[in-house]
Amino acid sequence: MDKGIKAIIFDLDGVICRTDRYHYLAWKALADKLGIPFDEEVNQRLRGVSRRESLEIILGARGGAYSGAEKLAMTEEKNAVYKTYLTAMTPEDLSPETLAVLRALRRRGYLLAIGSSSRNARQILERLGLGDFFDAVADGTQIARSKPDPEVFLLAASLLGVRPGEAVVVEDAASGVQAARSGGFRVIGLCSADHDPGGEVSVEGLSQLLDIFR
Ligand code: B16
Ligand code: MG
Repeated sequence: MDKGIKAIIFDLDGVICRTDRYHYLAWKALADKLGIPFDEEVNQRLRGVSRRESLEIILGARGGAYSGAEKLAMTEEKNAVYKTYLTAMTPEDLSPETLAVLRALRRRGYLLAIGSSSRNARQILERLGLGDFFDAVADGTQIARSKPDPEVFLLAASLLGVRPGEAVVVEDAASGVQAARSGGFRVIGLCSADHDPGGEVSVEGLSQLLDIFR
């Protein structure tokens, strides 16, 4: 990455921590109860999108059969299950690799922020022991439109006092990569064995960021 980069904006679920797994398990519990097929392939499409939009993706054509009040109750039920996983989280759920990378990037002079669609982001950061770590946190409680809209990343950049072209977004979601691109950010995609969100550069682990941001 070139010298003009001042800041790195991290997605939270699936990048900083493994809460993406908890989202999957909580949606799976709801889908099983409703008798709706739900698998990893559907789950990939939920990454980065809001709670309500995730429900609509899961329901698909069945969505028309439920009222707005019923859908609200479903999202609340999913979130209650998800939160039971969050309350069990401790700083041990932050991998030593991730913490070491974050500290090294700070030592190298980069501003560091979170750009997450989640309304639970601050609780997760507190649980991980990162409540005061980031220079800015933009999350689902502060935005009107979730990824792939760039709003959350534009807010993070504005809180940091940098322009989009001076920041790189690190994302595990196709929706997040699209959001970063449309906001004018550089973007690094975090891949796993079964998922590649795209991005101008792909990494398989956060430690590779130390080779990119020198
Ligand atoms: P919540 P991220 C996103 O977080 C998740 O990837 C997505 O699966 C979830 O639906 C969304 O947050 C909303 O989360 O229900 O906790 O408000 O990946 O943008 O950090
Ligand atoms: Mg994510």
